[in-house]
Amino acid sequence: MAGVKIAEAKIYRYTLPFGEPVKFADKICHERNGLLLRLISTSGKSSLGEIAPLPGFSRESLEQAQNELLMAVLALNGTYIPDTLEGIKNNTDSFNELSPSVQFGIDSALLGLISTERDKSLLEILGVRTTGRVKINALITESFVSNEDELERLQKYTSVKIKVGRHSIQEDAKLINTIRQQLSPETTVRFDANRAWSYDDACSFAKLIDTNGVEYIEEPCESIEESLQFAKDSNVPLALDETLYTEQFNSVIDSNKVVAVIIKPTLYGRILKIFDLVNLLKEHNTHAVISSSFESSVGLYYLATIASAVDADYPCGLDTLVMFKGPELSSCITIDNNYATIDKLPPSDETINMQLLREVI
Ligand code: OSB
Ligand code: MG
Repeated sequence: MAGVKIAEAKIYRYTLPFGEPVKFADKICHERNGLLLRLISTSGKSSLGEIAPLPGFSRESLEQAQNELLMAVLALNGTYIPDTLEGIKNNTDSFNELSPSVQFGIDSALLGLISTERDKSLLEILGVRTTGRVKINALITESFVSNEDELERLQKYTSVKIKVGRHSIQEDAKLINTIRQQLSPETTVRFDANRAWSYDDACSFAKLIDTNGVEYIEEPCESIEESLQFAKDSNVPLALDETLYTEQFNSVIDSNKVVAVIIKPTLYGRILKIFDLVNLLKEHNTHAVISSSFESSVGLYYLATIASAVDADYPCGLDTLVMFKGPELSSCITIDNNYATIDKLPPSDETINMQLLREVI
């Protein structure tokens, strides 16, 4: 059978400290914990995929993901990865039942091994002619402190995403207006309320800000019905994030009221399924914004690859490496103001910092 034969599959654990504590859905985290799956082919080539359930967002815990991965490794050892994407899709159905973070990590490692084995970029293997350089939006979280260095950094972006809904609407609006005064008038802004508001709150917010140059607000209201009503009644376009994981998603997309959908592969799962979703969104003229769940540079490499294949010019949500301090797991992605740029080849033994990893099996 044609394909790449897996000689060995191994699992590692990492802990990466954040520069400042990060709040995930009310959980304060000082560090990020995750797993790497490392595949080695019979010809000695290697690849890595990242499995990092996000506390407060993923349904699966890290322990559960690790147990699922241990089972998957048994199935992967000694098998062939088919040569084509269709082949992978058709021959790896057994992974469809795994938790999303595990699906994403396994798909990353499988695609990565084909890429390193053939010495071809993953974009080439996916059949897309993009460069591996994608625009990103800056991310301003609730812990933002407005100082000169930060404002100077923000000025280099064409799009800035600001988290709202954790403080009063007046405070949010005041901070937004202060930040926007420092930015070029061409810089567009995105907001994310994570469903914090009622319909009336959202309307009050819209009155307090300049809605010109606002690309969208993610999930303004507690219920999707209120968010849709707000999209109709205000001139703030609507984007979805949390709704993607609910049963209402398809009918909401059919309403044609949604300008963008945030896709977090660690929460969504199989990489090839993401391309199906993006095609569905295109039919509705809805943008796909590939976004991070605070993965390390290993996961981010694949996220940037997917984002580049989807739409390299519409800024994606990959500006999260700045939240970490200390050495990086891999050197294969560079984030420099406004852009993420990936190396030709995905993370492998050649570019991984093994000292940061603890072997599980
Ligand atoms: O609410 O969009 C969110 C990251 C992890 C969990 C939730 C969210 C995020 C991000 C990613 O904001 C970064 C971005 O979208 O720019
Ligand atoms: Mg969001």
